[in-house]
Amino acid sequence: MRQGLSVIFGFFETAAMPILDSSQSDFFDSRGYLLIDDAVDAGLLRALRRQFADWIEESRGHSRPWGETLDGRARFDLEPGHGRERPALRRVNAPTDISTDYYRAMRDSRIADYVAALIGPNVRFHHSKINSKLPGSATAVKWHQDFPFTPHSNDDLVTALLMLDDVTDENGPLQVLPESHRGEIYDLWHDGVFTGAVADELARDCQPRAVDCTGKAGTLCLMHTRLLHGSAPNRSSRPRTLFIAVYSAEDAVPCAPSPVPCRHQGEIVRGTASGRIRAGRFDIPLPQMPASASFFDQQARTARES
Ligand SMILES: O=C(O)CCC(=O)C(=O)O
Repeated sequence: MRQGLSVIFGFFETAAMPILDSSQSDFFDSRGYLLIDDAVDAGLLRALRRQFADWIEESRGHSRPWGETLDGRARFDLEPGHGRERPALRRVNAPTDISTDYYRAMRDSRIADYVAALIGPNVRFHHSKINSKLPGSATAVKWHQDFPFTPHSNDDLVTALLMLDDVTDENGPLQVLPESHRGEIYDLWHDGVFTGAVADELARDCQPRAVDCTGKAGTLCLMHTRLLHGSAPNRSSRPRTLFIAVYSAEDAVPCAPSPVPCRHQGEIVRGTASGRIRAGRFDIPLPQMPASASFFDQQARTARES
């Protein structure tokens, strides 16, 4: 009987246990990001990795970006220099539209639970993508904040980046500038060109204070939409692949079209719809939609080229 009761109490304790403890939530609030080990089940991680490996194999048969997303742009983006022998698939847009495993990871895994613990209880999905840096690839991500790409009525948005490979200091980890989510929202337009990156002087200033987000495959980085971040090229012989899903508080209403339109945009993934809009106070320029498959081409533009 005693044992039976403790099993019952144990169940209620487990059921009531918050998915993030207060030190984790406080860390996210103060630093603007949070790393969580083993964030998804091993079977799901294997399925995501297997699917991505299949897409790399498929990429060998293509010499230019291919596939089509909702708005007609290419789904699969290739880095210049890509070839059959040395594939350089660098971006899959909206994988949740074409893979039930990626959709499951976005909606049914603990990823959405962690996000709900930070900005919920009511949470909407916004968009997803895979960013890959295969060995030898030159792809880097210039310093930026996500919010100017996806402005909403308030800034309760979280970018969730799931490591599909082990990420080390050598293979181009995400780099973040802690506490920068509390500062200003920076302009990504320079001399009339939307470069998708902050000014060079600011980027130079961020670099020495940057924190590398490294971890084993299955580690999740939860990042506030206003946190400054970027990443360097992969200097190793090992791939670096991230599944990236962006979520918003349910009452944050988009102010611009999504840069990665997808079938499930706006879907409530946790909680319910309140039918309300919550507004923050900011005054920022609208973004420009990328003309090609991904923002890597936008970031390759400089003000001088306009
Ligand atoms: O792939 C990365 O290292 C960073 C991704 C990123 O910042 C983005 O896609 O907005």
